[in-house]
Amino acid sequence: MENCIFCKIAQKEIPSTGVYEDEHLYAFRDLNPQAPEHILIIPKKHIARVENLQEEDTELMGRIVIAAQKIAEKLGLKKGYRLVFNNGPDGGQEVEHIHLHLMGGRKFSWPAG
Ligand code: DGP
Repeated sequence: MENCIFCKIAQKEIPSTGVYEDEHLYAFRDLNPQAPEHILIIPKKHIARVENLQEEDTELMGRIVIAAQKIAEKLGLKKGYRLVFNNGPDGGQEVEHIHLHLMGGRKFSWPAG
């Protein structure tokens, strides 16, 4: 989608540090990391938010979680990691292209702030 920063990143129009890519997904390092390892996993297809998901996206969303598993293994996050979808303004979503945060390399507290 035009003017979507994550679409531009997925299309390599904006540079990023990629850690995983396949036909459906792209994963890259967050510009403003909140943990020693902070990766964003995005679908190449533009979907703004969770409420825009369709039944047909079920497999795609599963692929995102499986990609997180593969990346965490590659990064050696044996002690665990945090997976987060910020969704909408109250959920803290700044970029309107659905993305899974994969954060690791430190211990996280709960409840989230
Ligand atoms: P969220 O608040 O959930 O929408 O997270 C958006 C994240 O995207 C935030 O942690 C910073 C990151 N981000 C924003 N712009 C860029 C960019 O141009 N490059 C990269 N690598 N990350 C970005």
